[in-house]
Amino acid sequence: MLADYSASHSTPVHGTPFVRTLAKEMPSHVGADVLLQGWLHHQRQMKSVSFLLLRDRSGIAQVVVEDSHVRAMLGNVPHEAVLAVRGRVVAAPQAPDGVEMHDPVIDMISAGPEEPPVEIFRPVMQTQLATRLDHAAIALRHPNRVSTQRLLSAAMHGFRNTLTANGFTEIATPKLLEAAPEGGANVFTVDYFGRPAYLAQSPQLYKQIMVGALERVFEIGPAFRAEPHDTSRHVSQFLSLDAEMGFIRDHHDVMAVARDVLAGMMAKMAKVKSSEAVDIPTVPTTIPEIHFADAMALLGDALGQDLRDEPDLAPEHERWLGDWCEQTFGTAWLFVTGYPMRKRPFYTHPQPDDSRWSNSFDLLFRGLEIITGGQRLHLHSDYLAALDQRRIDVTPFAGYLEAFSYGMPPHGGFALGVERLIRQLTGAENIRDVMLFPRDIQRLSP
Ligand code: AMO
Repeated sequence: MLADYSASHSTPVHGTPFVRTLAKEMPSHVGADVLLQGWLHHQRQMKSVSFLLLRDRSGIAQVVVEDSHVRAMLGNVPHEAVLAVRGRVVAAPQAPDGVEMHDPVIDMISAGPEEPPVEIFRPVMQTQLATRLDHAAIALRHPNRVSTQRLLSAAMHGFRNTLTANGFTEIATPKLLEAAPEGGANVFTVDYFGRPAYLAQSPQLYKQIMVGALERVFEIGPAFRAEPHDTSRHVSQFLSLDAEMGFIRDHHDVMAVARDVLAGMMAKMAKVKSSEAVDIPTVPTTIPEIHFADAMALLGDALGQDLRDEPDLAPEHERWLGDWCEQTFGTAWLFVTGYPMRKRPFYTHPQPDDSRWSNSFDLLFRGLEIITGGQRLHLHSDYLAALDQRRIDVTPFAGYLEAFSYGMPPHGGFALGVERLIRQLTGAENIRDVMLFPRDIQRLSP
């Protein structure tokens, strides 16, 4: 039986006060009548029987339809219709999870007028990235995209848990700012009641200030960058997982915390049941480390180029180092330390024995930078000198500098671009493919 349920959402299916059963709970109901509710993932009409795949948050259930009248009506129902299906659970070794539903009574809760714009029933979506992003409202229903979102959620969970267990307090800082924390190049300016303001490129200034109050803080929040380049690893809004801690000896104390946080995140992600193969690697107790100058010497030799004056690693350098690390140390994780001071932001602490270099680091994962961090300046006079040297006006930084006027410990922290991490884990070609609603130079909706 197939009834139009769309006009009467509050009416229980056929007036039956059935409790909803999820697809993955079916095996424990063999022989019983249950009510499934979900989306019509796919249907296969055979000669004398139809197989419906009904998707809910737990997975996909198979429903066998033999009634010819129901089969005929179902033939016109587009993918993604929401159905309520009541029937008997039967053991069926050939079906997913070894069970299927027989003799269903089907009610339509809602359905589109036509087929959806992306075919999410296919194991891998065959559409172009732009089409998937234009129709994110539907594309995000694909089981692989659902798994990716669950991985991201587990990553945040692991980050929170590990830091909380280590005495860090979660904070939430403003995203509308008077001063650009990471320099002016890629900052979004907004009209703030007639005067300019900036969208936060990072919570950098506030997390440092809060070390003065809480010693150890972390934040999970959006960061905004006006990135003019259409690359596969940059977007204009990303999710930044930030931590900051006081009373460190140098950046190595921060790197040790970052390592533990990553291990905690991997442990949580390993528990996610994913619809596609995702290789969650172990994190070594000590992640290998190479100084920027040594990395450049290695790269220069390998590529036959003079890279001594390069201020930063290019993407192909990161990829090369990723392969080198895998071959040399057998791990996908590599710390590059000591980046040139001229390339790092004003708050960066120089390397004490050679101020060309800094007490900073990036973490490369499978050849892509996913973390930046380091030790910060902590003396007020050093900040005044650093801002002056870079010709940055101190006025908008007054509230930040106050923290250093009254005593701050040596401190440092890091930020992890979690979408980059998930991209590397899933092997997605583009960071946009692991994000819900990416923002970039072309795209402001959906
Ligand atoms: P950084 O600018 O390197 O450092 O950013 C930290 C991490 O954020 C990610 N990331 C991005 N992800 C997607 N799209 C972007 N446009 C983008 N830009 C950056 C990267 C990067 O490693 N305040 C410092 C961190 C610190 O020192 O604590 C900062 O923001 O994974």
